[in-house]
Amino acid sequence: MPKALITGITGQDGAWLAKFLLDKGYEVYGVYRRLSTPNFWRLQALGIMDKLTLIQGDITDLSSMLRVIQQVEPDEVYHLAAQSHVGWSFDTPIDTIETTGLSTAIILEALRLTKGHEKGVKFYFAGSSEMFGNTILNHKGKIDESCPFMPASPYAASKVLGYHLTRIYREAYGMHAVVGMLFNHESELRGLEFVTRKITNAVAKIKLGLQDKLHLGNLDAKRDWGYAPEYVEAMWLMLQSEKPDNYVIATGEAHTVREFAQLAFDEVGLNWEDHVVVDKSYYRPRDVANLIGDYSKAERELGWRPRTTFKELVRIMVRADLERWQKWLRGEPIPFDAPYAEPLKVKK
Ligand code: NAP
Ligand code: G4F
Repeated sequence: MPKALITGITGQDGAWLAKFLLDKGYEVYGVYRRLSTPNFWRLQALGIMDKLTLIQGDITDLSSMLRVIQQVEPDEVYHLAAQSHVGWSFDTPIDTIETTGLSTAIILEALRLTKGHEKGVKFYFAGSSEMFGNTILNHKGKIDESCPFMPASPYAASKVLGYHLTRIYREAYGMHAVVGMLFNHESELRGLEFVTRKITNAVAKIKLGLQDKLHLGNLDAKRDWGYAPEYVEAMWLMLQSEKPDNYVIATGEAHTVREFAQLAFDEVGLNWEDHVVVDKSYYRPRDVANLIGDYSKAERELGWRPRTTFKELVRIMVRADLERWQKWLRGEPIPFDAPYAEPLKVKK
């Protein structure tokens, strides 16, 4: 049975990836950080808590990661843990650089020191479309692997650091190390602080009379939104490929935040304009206007392509949130604590 080690296993992608690998017959180990309150709701929601081995560790501490790697002796390492909120990275640039960028050096170094590269351990780094920022598009008007990086946030700059470190360890030590440059991917397990889930959760509550208004920032931003369970499969495919390389993973279609909101409200028969309030406090010091990916290389070399349409994605998310809040109203136990953990609006 191959062994996979996942950092960020408690996050959206970590949970979906753990499920995917368990279904493939992997022994799955997950690193999680010490928190005063455990945060396993996604793993519980997917019903996989008792199928995993969870190990406490600190991704910004080399001794901690060395211990984890020596203990697990993984065949594949998926480094997904990150401070993943672009807007928040403007408020916490140093922490973001440590958690999202420096941690990559720590894990790569822990692998090198334990001779991971000689044992053929494979490494996946969670890169991001944010690394491209407001880049120069290719001849199809999309972003592919050849487009230059123009990071527009501390988060994006940290991911560019992780990208280059991964490349350097591949070239210098022959490590099977890859970067997935994934465009936005969402699901019913998405965190509430990201715009899609913030919208679908609010739509469900508004429909059920639990909320009236939804405050949003930049409605004109365009994103290429796919369905997360399909994107974790791409991560795995990259590590199965003969030659380690970097890949763009996307749907090839972009929509504005306004379109997402409109469709989500349509789904429950409401007019979005009656509820959405533009709130400048959600604007970022700098935003990326348009992210649309060209996944041709992944399709050609990995046989990967997206399957869920934009409309289906919105429907999956709205229905899941409606179901959660309906259960909550009936007083039934729900396996999700996230609906209660809505981020409070904090004064800056
Ligand atoms: P997520 O839901 O925010 O999960 C982030 C994970 O990182 C969580 O498990 C979190 O642990 C962990 N983490 C955060 N800070 C940490 C720290 N200081 N020490 C240890 N662990 C820490 O993000 P996601 O959507 O699953 O994304 C997974 C990865 O892909 C991230 O690297 C993200 O930047 C990248 N990415 C995501 C997308 C997307 O659209 N989803 C697109 C491109 C790239 P807690 O649960 O304890 O907070
Ligand atoms: O949902 P978002 O916060 O996602 P963003 O910034 O695109 O980042 C996500 O995708 C990246 C891949 O491209 C990942 F690397 C990253 O980890 C994360 O998963 O915001 C999407 C857009 C932005 O333009 C933002 O300004 O929505 C706009 N927006 C408008 N109102 C809002 C809101 N974003 C948030 N979070 N909250 C709002 O109220």
